[in-house]
Amino acid sequence: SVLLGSVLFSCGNPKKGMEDVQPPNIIYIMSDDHAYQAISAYDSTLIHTPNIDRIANEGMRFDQAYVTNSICSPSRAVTLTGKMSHLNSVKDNLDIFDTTQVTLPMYLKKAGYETAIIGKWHLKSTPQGFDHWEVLPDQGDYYQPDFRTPKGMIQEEGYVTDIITDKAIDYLEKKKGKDEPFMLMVHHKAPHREWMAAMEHLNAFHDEKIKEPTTLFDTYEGRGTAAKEAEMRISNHMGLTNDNKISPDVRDKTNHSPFMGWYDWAYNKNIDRMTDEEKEKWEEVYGPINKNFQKINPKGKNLTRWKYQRYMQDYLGTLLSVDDNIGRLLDYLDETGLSENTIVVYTSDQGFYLGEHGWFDKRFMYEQSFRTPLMIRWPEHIQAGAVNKELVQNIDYAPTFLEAAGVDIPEEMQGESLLPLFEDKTDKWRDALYYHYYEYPGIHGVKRHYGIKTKRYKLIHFYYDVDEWELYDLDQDPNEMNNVYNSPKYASVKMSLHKKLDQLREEYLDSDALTQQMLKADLERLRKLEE
Ligand code: SGN
Ligand code: CA
Repeated sequence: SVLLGSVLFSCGNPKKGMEDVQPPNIIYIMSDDHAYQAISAYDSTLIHTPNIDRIANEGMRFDQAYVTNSICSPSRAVTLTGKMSHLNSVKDNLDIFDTTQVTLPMYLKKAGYETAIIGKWHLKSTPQGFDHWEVLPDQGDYYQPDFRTPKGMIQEEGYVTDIITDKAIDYLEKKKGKDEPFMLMVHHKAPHREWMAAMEHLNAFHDEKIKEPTTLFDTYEGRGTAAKEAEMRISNHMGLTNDNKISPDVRDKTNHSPFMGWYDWAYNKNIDRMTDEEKEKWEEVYGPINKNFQKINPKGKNLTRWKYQRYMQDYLGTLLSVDDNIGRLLDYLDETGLSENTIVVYTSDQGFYLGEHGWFDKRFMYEQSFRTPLMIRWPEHIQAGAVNKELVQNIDYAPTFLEAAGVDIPEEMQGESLLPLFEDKTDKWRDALYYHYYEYPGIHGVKRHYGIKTKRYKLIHFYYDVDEWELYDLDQDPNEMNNVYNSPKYASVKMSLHKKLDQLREEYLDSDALTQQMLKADLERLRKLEE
């Protein structure tokens, strides 16, 4: 094989003359819901993220990186298994990860690696295959967060992004002087809903007027039922209280409905975890915002505009801590000489809508949620400042790390190692990606769908309570406003995309029968929950 990993340390046994080549350490940093639109290495309109950008500038930035199922737990299960949702036991946030599966950290351990995970886990079952783990229970909290550990639950003082980084650095400190290579997964909670920033960044964006996306007032014409019925509009599904931090009292005084996603409990839960000092600072920042809201009491489009600004101010605020802390981790690697032989990855568990199509959240196969940031630094093997435009997906991470570690990629893993792409070998790379989303009926009301994406086109099938096909020409219509599935002009494109979709479904072992079987089981689960 010409591939880097196998040349260097095939099957964990270094080739002759390569005995002193150390397998690389791996630091996999994944934030929760971090949209590529909010990383300046991709787009500097919204925020400046100099530290995250370092990974791109000193490594490779992927501009066509996607997930297989745009939602949290499924994405994490894909990273651990290298398998798609229909084969890895977690197709939605309700499923429990089957820990009898052999996962990435287990393969690495067998090859002599130490493995650790710190931060959001969201797979319910107890982490397996990690020598060290400290994970957030469920979604975790921003202030004074709890951590699940092998010794039980502990509560830490401080802000979650800082604490996760402290724990990561502590882990690296304890590894000093040990020979085994390591894989450390650092999973941030931020910038997940309810977008609560650290005290030092609480009002960082409050004086800014943030640029609105051109599709903020999308009316969903030109598309099918799924876009119209999704419940993730900033206008009427984003909560004034939990999301936009208007106290229940002010909300009631301004006569806004307490229903439809205006969860007071989520707001109260966050406030309850603050120290007295934090509560004071909070009041200092959000008190005037509440007062002003009561005074102007925006309605209609003005309310949507106001909510968009509030949403972005808080979302971007949480990212300042992510960026600071990545800087802190990268500096630590430099100071301790670890940078040279460590693969550093920065990614998110999916993309996120920052007002495009009037939305927040994710789930759809439409671009902003399907696509995700990805950048990889590995000084000896990746040219600094490289940009890759091939179609890559989160099923590829496990095969990549295994090959880099000199471990044979197991047959059952469905992704491809990215190592050839590190060397710009793109001739045999894939020409289409497969996607399948399942969590419906469920929160945010995004209908079940599967489909494929090529560099130019996207073909999507929404099913269960609808049976609708959509086709987008991303060259002509990058914002995906016009479904051209029934346009005669696209008849032959449509035919070849259908063929490709069938082929990929077969290749990835998905099928109508399996889809129907999973749907039936989900409906049964739902029925039991409702009982
Ligand atoms: C919570 C959020 C949702 C979000 C899901 C899944 N509501 O339920 O908005 O889609 O998590 O997010 S909240 O009011 O509890 O914040 S995921 O990243 O875990 O998939
Ligand atoms: Ca997520």
